[in-house]
Amino acid sequence: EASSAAPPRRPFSQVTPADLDFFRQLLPGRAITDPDVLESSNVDWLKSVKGNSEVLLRPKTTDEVSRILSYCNQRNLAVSPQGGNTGLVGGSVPVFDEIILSTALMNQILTFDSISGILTCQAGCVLESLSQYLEEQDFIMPLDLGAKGSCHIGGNVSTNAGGLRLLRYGSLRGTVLGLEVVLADGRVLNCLATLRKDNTGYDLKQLFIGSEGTLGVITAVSILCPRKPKSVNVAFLGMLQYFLTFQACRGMLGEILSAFEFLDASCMNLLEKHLKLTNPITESPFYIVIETAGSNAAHDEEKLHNFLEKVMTSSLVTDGTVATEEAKIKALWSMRERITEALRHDGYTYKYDISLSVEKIYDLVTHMRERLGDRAQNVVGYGHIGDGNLHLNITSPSKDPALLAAIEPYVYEWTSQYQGSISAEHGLGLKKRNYIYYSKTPEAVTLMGNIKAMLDPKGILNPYKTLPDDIC
Ligand code: FAD
Ligand code: 2HG
Ligand code: ZN
Repeated sequence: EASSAAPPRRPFSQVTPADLDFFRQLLPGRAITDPDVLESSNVDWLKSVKGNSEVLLRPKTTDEVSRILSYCNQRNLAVSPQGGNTGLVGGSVPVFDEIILSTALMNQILTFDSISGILTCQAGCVLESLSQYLEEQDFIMPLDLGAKGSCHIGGNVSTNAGGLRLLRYGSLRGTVLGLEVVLADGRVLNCLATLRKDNTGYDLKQLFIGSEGTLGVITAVSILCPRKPKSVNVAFLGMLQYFLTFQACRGMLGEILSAFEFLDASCMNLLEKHLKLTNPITESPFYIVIETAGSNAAHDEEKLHNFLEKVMTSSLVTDGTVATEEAKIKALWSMRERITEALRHDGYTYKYDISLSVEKIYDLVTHMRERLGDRAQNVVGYGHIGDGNLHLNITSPSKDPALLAAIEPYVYEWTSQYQGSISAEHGLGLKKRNYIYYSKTPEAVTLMGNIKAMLDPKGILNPYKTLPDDIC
């Protein structure tokens, strides 16, 4: 039976005093064994998975990562790569005593070409720092997410993070142009190209995008960055149903639409209750955040105005507010970006990250509300509706096995029945690894296992994650 519980520890070696000597010599002052420091690296952002690692390594260079992995592979020591530790599926922390390999000190920008907009940087650069650096040069990162203040670009690439701008700039599979990766045995794979086009053989970097640290450690990234838009508008709208608004929005805002994000009334209640945020408009069943980004303020505002007039006169939208200045834009965005934080205050959270056709997507939330009744504290829906991606979150005062049994595998079966994905953007990590078959065929999963065995024959890289227990 599929399960998110940890499997038994695999027979890796345990860290010995001689191993610690090796790490201390290689990384003076950066091989951490202090239990207080280790505590926060052993537990995930949701505080739902806790490992027992006794050593945290903080390399600064690719060569150091290479030496660490070469040593660990020879010694059969398991390694858990870690970026900003904001992952939501228990992938970024050890399950047992795996060594934590952190990219926190690999935070150098290597090059930026202001003609092509191609940035090359080390994997541990914090997303928000990259955004700030680029904005000074009149560019932006092609991705943005609520965890930007902590997450690392290497972690983003390893999870193939989607986020709030995917609708406009596409996924990292398109914007990442090159990667440098250290393989499990320490070999350095330099695929750090800075070319828009390169069809010479297999595109190996794609294997590492979204593979959650199971195939190699990403040490550097090159990424194509868009120009900073000259004009940005944000509208926060309330409505009875969102699908027709989405259709109208796509039709009328076209190429200037840069985000179409969604939250329901239950999310709004949690923002008000736990974060003391104020609803900027009158209460509605659904709320949408629309962003436009373009090069001509008058043109963009006219388009937005026409769109708003249409959806208001046709009663698709019941109330709304628009922002053009930065502080108000930020405030409106926080109504969407801070929902995950509000949920964390609400109790134990069961998280589902579903891809489905936009039309069908909210049915799952309604369905689960009916199914769970008052067994659940809150059942909320929000997400990147413009990308067909729903975040269904269900809270209870504490971990509740009976509630979980009522949710799973029902949610996965429901999603699979409509050919959806059971993990649209967060990956599988520890928690969802065994549910992969709801979205992938046995042949595809077997091939993934073959690739893992080829690149990491001893299975030292992020064991117990991503692949199901019957494969590894
Ligand atoms: P970590 O959490 O440290 O690691 C994530 C995975 O990548 C782990 O499996 C880890 O082993 C691996 N990894 C990390 N660095 C490397 C590396 N250099 N090489 C190889 N493997 C590595 N996700 C979205 O897709 N869209 C969102 O909108 C979004 N919003 C979020 C909002 C909040 C408030 C939070 C807490 C999380 C959100 N996430 C979102 C989830 C999360 O996936 C992203 O925050 C981010 O991509 C993870 O980056 P990180 O550096 O924190 O990686
Ligand atoms: C978001 O879009 C993130 O806000 C987090 O992907 C979603 O916590 C979640 O379920
Ligand atoms: Zn998301």
